[in-house]
Amino acid sequence: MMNGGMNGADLLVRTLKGHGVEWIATLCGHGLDPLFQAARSGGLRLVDTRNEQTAAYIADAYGRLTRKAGVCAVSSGVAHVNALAGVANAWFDGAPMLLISGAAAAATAGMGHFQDMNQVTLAEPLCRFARVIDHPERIVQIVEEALGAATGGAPGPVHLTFPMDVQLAPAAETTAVAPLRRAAARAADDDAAAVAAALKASEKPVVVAGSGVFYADRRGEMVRFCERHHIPVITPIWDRGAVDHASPVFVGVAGAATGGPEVLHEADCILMAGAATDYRVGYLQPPAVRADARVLFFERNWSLLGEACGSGWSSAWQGWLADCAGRRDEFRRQVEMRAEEQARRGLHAIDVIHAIETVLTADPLLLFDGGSIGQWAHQLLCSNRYPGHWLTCGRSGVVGWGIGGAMAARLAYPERPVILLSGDGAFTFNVADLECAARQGLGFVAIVVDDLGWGITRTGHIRQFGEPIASSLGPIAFDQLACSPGAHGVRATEPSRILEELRVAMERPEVTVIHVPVVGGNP
Ligand SMILES: Cc1ncc(C[n+]2csc(CCOP(=O)(O)OP(=O)(O)O)c2C)c(N)n1
Ligand SMILES: [Mg+2]
Repeated sequence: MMNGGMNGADLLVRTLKGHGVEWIATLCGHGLDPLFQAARSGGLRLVDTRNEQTAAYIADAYGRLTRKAGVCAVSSGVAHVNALAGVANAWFDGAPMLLISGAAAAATAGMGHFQDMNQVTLAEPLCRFARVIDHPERIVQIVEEALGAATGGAPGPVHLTFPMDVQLAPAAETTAVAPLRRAAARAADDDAAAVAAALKASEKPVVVAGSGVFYADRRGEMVRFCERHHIPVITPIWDRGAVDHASPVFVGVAGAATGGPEVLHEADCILMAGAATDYRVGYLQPPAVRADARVLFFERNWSLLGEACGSGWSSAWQGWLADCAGRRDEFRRQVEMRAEEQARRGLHAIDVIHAIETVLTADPLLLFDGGSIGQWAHQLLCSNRYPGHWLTCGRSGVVGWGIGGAMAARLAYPERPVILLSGDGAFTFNVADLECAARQGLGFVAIVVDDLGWGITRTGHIRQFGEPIASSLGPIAFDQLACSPGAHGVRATEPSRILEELRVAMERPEVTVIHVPVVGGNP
């Protein structure tokens, strides 16, 4: 507050709160003090972290879970660069988030003031909207435009640099520049009649359900349509899930490094439902798809499509669906066999997967962060479902986002169990943030599946070169590591112990780390 009146930082906080923002993930520093003071006096929660990466992953994961923009605020210079990790992740996935970065006064920008850097230019290639808030009169307009771009037709991350002099300048809502009225970004056209006609002419249709269906909030309608018409559904690995419960039509993930049930290459009609054309679907080119396959893009109007399709003509696909489901089951059986063979050498990722399967009735938020462990989780847990409340790295394929992700899941769902399934490598990127989670009441269960290495990469090295090259790691007692920053730490060295500890941990409000030493291996 300045002399009892509002300043720019107060107005920004008020504008964010007006949009339903309940917290800002942050790490303090230059250019943020007025914003912090405004958040405190305006009753906006600050969730602090020990690395701007974590703050940005919290905002990114919140956006990816809820479709609402997660907000993080960081200091200037390298702090901004650290936060770009989360922005890049949101960019890959098309997830809404807002990064606010502090800066010294706009009046001296470019003159070599403290941490002088063109933050907007750095963020721009990763953002739907990026600019400096250069005048207190325009705070409301610019913030609204940014949030509109983050959550509009094609969601994504946005950035605002908020210079110190603008934060401190007297500001009043009444004199502010009004938000602009612009046409919303148009969603892709959904031509239900054309899709219905293509489907009717096909014998082997497949729906590729990608993140777009989640972000458009159409997953229930999509699944109902496919179940009614017996159309197999696959999801590109790491996309947002669209099939919340075990469903006869879900037949697996596409594009995983460790393979998957082969169905796409045989389809004669491919409905790309909010999925991107990329490597995971073989760029939709032969041999990944038939040269004569019809490819259509459809995301939103499933009820209209249902009407256009009518009923009574799709029983022909029951055989095709049964065929695809059979391939799914056979693929899963092969994965289980590989796991059982590897598990002869000791405790294995599959023992962790079995424990998690047992507690799925509690419908936890489930997060996967890591290489081999992520593959096991996808191939075994996602064989007949791919829920929207499970979260992976996203299309970026990044590791190390999980602790921030689990904090975001707790912020988004205060009452539900949150389980982070992490590799040992992934877990250590931002492990000090366990302290921030524990101190701020953001409890979750982390299962650290420890194969003493960057497992998926190491397996590739051994296959290619006969030995690991800089891909093995030494031991860390993750159970002990957890205790110092205020979390519970336990170690499970028997399959039955994993489930016991998981059940106990899920009942606790605090952070628990379950350390599970395993023999490595890929599916
Ligand atoms: C930020 C980042 N750095 C490096 C990689 C490359 N990478 C992919 S998986 C992986 C190994 C992860 O190891 P861990 O978390 O222990 O899981 P594991 O494969 O052992 O199950 C690495 C290094 C990446 N995806 N993201
Ligand atoms: Mg590992």
